[in-house]
Amino acid sequence: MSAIAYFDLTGKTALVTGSSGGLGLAMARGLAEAGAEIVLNGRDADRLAQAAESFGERAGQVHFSVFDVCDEEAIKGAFGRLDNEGRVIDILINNAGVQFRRPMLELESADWRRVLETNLTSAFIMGREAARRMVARGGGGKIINIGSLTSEVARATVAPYTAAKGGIKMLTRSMAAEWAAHGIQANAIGPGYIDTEMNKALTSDANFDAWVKGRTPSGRWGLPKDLVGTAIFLASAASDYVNGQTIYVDGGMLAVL
Ligand code: GCO
Repeated sequence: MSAIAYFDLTGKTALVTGSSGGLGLAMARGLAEAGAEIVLNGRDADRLAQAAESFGERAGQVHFSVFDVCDEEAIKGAFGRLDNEGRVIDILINNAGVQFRRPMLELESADWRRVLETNLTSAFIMGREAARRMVARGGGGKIINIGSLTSEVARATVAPYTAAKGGIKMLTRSMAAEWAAHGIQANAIGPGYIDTEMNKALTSDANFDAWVKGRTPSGRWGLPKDLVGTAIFLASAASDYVNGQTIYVDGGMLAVL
């Protein structure tokens, strides 16, 4: 196999949750450029339609499915529709997530539960529905969960996000433990501080901005495109013997004090 062929996703279909913008859309675009058919997901049909149109000449490779990853019945319905369309999901990227910044002393239980549902439980349910189909058709498939720096370290005011992302790391290992025998590779990407809509409160804070740039060996915020290569790697044959790992794309932040 030629070196580049390891990364060719031609003939594969990828479902990316939370992909009407931000990291999800960037990774979806990268997988499309590597040859994959794409199923975008989000809760807003208009935003998804605009996102699909943004693929330009590759728009023919792009479909979308509107459902809330916190709604198990909606997830099952979406997979049922994909089954009926004969659309086999070879690659699942569990990207959907929310952030909610509040000190725990002031944090309401409902907000805790909402973040854990969106950022962690959804990855389990999506992963189970995808893996059931991967196993039923004889095995094989790629699951990529989106973790975070906070899969490893904590900072004040983001406890539910941190707990969920720590759970993503261990859910990923659990998926490997149970599904590797079926030829499924389940891995995670741990983004560092990426300049996205979710972090606009941070990038616009001069002190936080300076802290990220000083604390990150690369000296800059990450960009959504910085995750694309790792996503293609974990979605492709290049990672067929990689399982249960979390790869940090963080400019070196976790590597240094
Ligand atoms: C925060 C940020 C972080 C980053 C990212 C770091 O408030 O600290 O939102 O959580 O988004 O997850 O990996």
